[in-house]
Amino acid sequence: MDEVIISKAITESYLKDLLDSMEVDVAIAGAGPSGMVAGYYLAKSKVKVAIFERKLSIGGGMWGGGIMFNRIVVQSEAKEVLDELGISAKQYQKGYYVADAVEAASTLCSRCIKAGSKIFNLLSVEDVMIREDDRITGLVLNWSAVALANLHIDPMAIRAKLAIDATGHDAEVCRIVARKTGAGLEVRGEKSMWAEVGENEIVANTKQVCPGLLVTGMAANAVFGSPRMGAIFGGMLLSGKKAAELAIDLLKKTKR
Ligand code: 48H
Repeated sequence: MDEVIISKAITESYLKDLLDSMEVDVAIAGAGPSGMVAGYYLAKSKVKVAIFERKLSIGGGMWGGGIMFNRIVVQSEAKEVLDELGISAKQYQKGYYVADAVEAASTLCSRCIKAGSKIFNLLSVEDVMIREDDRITGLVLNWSAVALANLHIDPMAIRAKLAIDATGHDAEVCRIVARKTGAGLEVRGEKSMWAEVGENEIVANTKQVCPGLLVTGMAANAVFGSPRMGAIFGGMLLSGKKAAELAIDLLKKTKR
């Protein structure tokens, strides 16, 4: 065993992927359920996609399910996404399915990567790149450890034809765009829990919010001031799928 060979293998393999992901079709901020579902459907359609996740673990709020009981509930409308991904679920009552949160998060991650997405953890999106017409042209990233250690280190840039904010409740990328650019984006903030309305509105809220930036998942409800929904995940899955479909359409239009 040679420790240096081991270190070189890791470094060369990682840097090859990171360099390749510095110019992508779609860059996604956040590897929670909505970001990974978007990544899965994009990669399945041969779109070049990279996902950047701040934490060590991917899966966002899915691992813990609801109430720290590692089960998720998904409504009938989203069951097709679980089926597509091969995540098993049992009907609890008419219209409600229960799945194992650990199986759901790990299977989603595996399917997302095997479809062709690159997932980079330990990297935080701290800014965007912006050009003429307030178009977002990429994400600005830094190692999460840099922020944790409060170090003054300059970031790296990823060019993307489209970016997706999948950062959850805080809608971090949209907040940056609202604060730092003239794109006219306003983040209204999510409202108190109302599962029915939150789940219904999340798909409608999944859209392009300024040129080059889409929003998905909990971040979409935060941007448009819709309610949170508690421990139900169907909306996240359907929102991620819609974000991928919208991105594919937008990419086709930019090619013409
Ligand atoms: C890189 C970042 C950054 C950043 C955050 O919170 P998530 O699970 O988000 P969604 O929208 O896919 O799913 C929401 C769901 O988990 C949830 O919270 C529900 C259903 N709540 C209902 C309720 O009523 O409370 O994942 C977001 C991911 C996380 O892994 C973050 O670490 C990551 O994004 N992230 N990654 N750069 N700036 N900010």
